[in-house]
Amino acid sequence: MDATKDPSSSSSSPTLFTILFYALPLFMVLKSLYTYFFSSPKMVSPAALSKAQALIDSNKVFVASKSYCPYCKATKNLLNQVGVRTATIIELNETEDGAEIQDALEQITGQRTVPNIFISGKHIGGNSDIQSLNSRDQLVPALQAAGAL
Ligand SMILES: N[C@@H](CCC(=O)N[C@@H](CS)C(=O)NCC(=O)O)C(=O)O
Repeated sequence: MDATKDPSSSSSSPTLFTILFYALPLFMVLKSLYTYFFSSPKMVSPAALSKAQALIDSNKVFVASKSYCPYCKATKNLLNQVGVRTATIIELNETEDGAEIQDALEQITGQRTVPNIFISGKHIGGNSDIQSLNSRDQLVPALQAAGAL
């Protein structure tokens, strides 16, 4: 009796499922690596850059926010709690050029997430940073120095 396998049987040739199972994740990993190492940085228009810089420079407190973002809500609540009178808050998702401003802020600060917070033109960071500043009793003095309280 001949015990050799039938070469056309499905167990010896890779199925479409097997190919996709291994090839798809491999493709995605390679694509991410290629994008990370070789893609050129995002182009930000000079207009968006100067608008973002003006918002940072000309406001005692400036927060780039998104209306649905829970971290942004926590930051806005904290600013309210400590009694901030003057803060400029831009909801990027409700602003026509919000996406470009977010790109510009990323270029300026290296931070893409919102909230993106500035006091007296100084980059504070995100919600965790402002909460930590408050826990260390450094938020109110910074806001007082900015004339925002
Ligand atoms: N650790 C950050 C978390 C902020 C965060 O993840 N924000 C989200 C929105 S809720 C974000 O910016 N996602 C990217 C985006 O909206 O472009 C903080 O404390 O601020």
